[in-house]
Amino acid sequence: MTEDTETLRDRIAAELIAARGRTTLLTTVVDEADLVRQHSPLMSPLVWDLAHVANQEELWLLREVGGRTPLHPEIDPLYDAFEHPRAKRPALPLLAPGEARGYGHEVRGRVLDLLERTTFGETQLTDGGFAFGMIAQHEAQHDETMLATHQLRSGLPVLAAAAPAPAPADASSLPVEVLVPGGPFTMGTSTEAWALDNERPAHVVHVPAFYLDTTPVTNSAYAEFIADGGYDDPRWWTPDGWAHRQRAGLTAPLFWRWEGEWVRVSFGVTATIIPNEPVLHVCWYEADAYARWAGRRLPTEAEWEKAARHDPATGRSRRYPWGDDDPSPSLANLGQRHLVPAPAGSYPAGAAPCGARQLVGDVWEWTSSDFLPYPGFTAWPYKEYSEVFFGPEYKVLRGGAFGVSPVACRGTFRNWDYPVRRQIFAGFRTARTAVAEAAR
Ligand code: AVJ
Ligand code: FE
Repeated sequence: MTEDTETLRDRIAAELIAARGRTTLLTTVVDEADLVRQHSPLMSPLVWDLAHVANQEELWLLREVGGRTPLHPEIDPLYDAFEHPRAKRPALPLLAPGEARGYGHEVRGRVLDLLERTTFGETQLTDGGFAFGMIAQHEAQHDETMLATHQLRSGLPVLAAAAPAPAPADASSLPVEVLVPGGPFTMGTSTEAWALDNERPAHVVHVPAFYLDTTPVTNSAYAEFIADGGYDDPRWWTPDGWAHRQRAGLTAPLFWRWEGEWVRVSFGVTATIIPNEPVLHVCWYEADAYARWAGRRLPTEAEWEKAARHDPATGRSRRYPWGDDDPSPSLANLGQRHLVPAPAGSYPAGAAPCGARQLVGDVWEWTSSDFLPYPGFTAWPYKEYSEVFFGPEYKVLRGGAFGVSPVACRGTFRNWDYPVRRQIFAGFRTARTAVAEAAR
């Protein structure tokens, strides 16, 4: 399927404009003081994200693709994520909110002009519109980061959201787990034009038969783990996990509070937890401990991707669990429409061939795997996107959450974070090896 140049241009413009619309919303619903304030040492001030997305857009599109001279080279170091850790960013001489908006507007106007003149594929960077897609995804990723900052922010609710879709009629009769038969499947991609370097190249992986939870683990299931003393029993935790649980005083997911019942704060609103909603804001150590308590384990990254993409009828890997079509509101909970995960079992139309639901959207799902390069990996177009993070200190998350834009989400998309992190929109599901089937 090849797309003509005009269609590609329109799609790029639409993605850039959509990401900017969200950025604008997330940075205009609070006042100037809240834009420059640091709401958590884990996060940048919102005004940093605002100018950082513009700076990356200038670097990659105006300078690298367009060959333009830098607009404001003196500010580059301020917005280089590797020069200054998040906790130190409020002390930098950052652009004020109005200046950051002006810079973003100045860059974007020139980018849209450049887009009109680009014929894709003169260089590897513009092949299939890659650099433009990378920048649209980058801004969308920061929109998710800014959403996490809003969740950490204390104060009144300011973000409007659509009500979650009701759970479908068959949600309570779904099997608790689905079987993914053993055998080879194609992991990663060499053909998805906007896939980032760590998703490449496509390669065959043999995955023994396993069972996977049909849906993400729910609040009520997680509350049973808590009620059963799961946080006080070192048997369920890895040594590192137990040490962290003790040091950090973990007793429940982030944003949960016991008030005679479990309540949670979501974007400034405190409410009783919804039992059948996927659990959110747990770290890898908590997910791993829950799985062990349940007599199960986290899926590996390869298992997750096989469940999400492998079509046993054709033997090929799909772009998404439901097929090759782009996400839509009836397939997955993405794009910051709802600001909560949908009830477990939602989105039957988005189910994978194995029957698992909500693999894409709702909550990021922790896997047991370290963030490592695929065989044949090459850093592209810069080492600081993926390569500098490869290693055992980061765990992989898959699937994307309600806060993720569809442009930054695919069956092959890989996210990663430290196993202690909970401010991200992360949940999980569990797995077990299918012993009898695997032996056959
Ligand atoms: C892929 C979400 C881990 O936020 O650190 C944004 C994405 N990279 N700017 C991050 C990213 C550069 C990245 N994650
Ligand atoms: Fe960034």
